Amino acid sequence: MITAYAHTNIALIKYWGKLPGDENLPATGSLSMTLDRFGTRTSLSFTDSSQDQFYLDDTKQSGEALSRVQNFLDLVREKSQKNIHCLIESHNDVPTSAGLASSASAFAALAIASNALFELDLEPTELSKLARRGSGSAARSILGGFAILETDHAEAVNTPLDFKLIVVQCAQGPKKISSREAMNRTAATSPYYNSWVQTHSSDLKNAHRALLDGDFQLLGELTEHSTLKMHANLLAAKPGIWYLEPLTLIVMNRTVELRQSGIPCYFTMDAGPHVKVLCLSEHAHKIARELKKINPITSIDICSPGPGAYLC
Ligand code: 2P0
Repeated sequence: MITAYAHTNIALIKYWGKLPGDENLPATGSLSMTLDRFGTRTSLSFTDSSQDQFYLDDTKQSGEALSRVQNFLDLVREKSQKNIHCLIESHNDVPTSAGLASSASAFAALAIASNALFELDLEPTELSKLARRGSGSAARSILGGFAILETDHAEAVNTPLDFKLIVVQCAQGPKKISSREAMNRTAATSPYYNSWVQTHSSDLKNAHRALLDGDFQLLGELTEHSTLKMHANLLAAKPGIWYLEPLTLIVMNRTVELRQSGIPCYFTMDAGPHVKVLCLSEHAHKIARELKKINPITSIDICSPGPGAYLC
């Protein structure tokens, strides 16, 4: 039996939309921070069974959750020429399907574990490509710290700055519509989708440069711009999609107020109601203390850049 762990990652410059084809290639690149908190632990072993069996948090999975894992393992079986089925046991210490990137950590852990169990011997670039086939954002969780995904795999990005990302949970429960379905609907129906794709590469290029140069203000401004542009795109889909809840907007407003009061910080939201606030390490505790005063927020985590996915 092989066990692997992967942390979630949060995109500062967002991936939203796919290229045509079945390779799960993103229509837009992305730039992310892998967190030192939240993730997925996955144990993988061979079985004599004629089907893969997948347990998530001790509950046997079926339907879409099972078929995504089976399809992923079909790729691994094809690559390795080993037609053996698996028992997959995963535990999330991140809320599942709630906009906290549980699919990123899930498929990064599964990629690392299957690489070892099926003796694929893949290098990080190939591992990142494999993880992407399971979930686009998983390609980035193979790597620690900051990662950029421009084509088909993620690469590490160094920065001179000491960042924190404060995760503010603004609601409980799984999202109402999956990222995959929402992406497809946005691409098919939003009048803003083409502009999103066309304007995206300059955001990514400028944010990459800002991260390398340690230009926190520029990186923060591009981070807020990318998330707002993504959510505007979602709102303009038919029918419209919104993941943001009233508490989300309160935290966004408070982040802007804190910034106006002289504490540099910037928000980003994903396919869920939670707000992640990007800041420098020296301001993190003060910002978290201020955000904690918002009623009824109960869960705030100050996250540092974390390690890439690993075998346990
Ligand atoms: C991201 N998100 O860059 C964007 C921003 C959510 C908002 O990638 O269909 O689960 O499995 O490739 O990676 C969430 O979508 O989508 C996501 P699939 P994924 O993090």
